[in-house]
Amino acid sequence: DAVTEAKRNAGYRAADLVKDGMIVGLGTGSTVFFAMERLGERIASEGIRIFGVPTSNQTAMRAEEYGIPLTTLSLHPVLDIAIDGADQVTPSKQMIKGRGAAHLREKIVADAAKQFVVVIDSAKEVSVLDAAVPIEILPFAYGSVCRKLASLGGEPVMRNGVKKDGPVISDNGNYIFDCAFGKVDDPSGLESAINAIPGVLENGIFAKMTEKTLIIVGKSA
Ligand code: DER
Repeated sequence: DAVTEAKRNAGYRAADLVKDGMIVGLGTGSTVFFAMERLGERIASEGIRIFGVPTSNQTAMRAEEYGIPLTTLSLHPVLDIAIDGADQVTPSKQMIKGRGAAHLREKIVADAAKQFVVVIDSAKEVSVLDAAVPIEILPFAYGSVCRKLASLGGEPVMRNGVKKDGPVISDNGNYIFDCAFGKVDDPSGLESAINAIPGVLENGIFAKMTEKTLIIVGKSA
């Protein structure tokens, strides 16, 4: 369908920006998986030599399927490019991520990259961020953290498993809360305020790396 085609188009275009010898941050989600599919094709057909740093267990497994060799941030603390998806993106390239509960490692990898390429379909484009913000929280701290999120005007809701009773547990062993704040008129300020709460590991607002960010909006055929 048109959305799938647009995701594939965006992913393939991002993958074609990757050059032989690059170290590539690999995000999480259905759109970036198309970029990974294309990278696998390019490794096989062009013989490009790249290494990927995965942002989730799922991405690591998908990379193995596609034949993308993996490395680590300790071996490559600076990445040439990171490719990832997003849930909402504004014209100023600020975004909300985290639908896939991978935003802690995604932000680390995006921060380590010289260029951050975000692949989306047009449904993700918004004028103002207003989605619930995914927040990774240390289980020990969720009571005090939720109280402080409420004082920031948030409504935190624990993300529960679908095929698992109880909370979703991230790849890092933490809880995920989705916290609605309504329209976010100062994304950078809110990103900082949430992360300043002791017990918060990371939140899904990506508002501080717009300079190095390239947004690719996929086109359906
Ligand atoms: O969870 C994430 O941050 C993903 O990148 C998500 O924001 C995009 O996933 P999608 O490409 O499947 O829509």
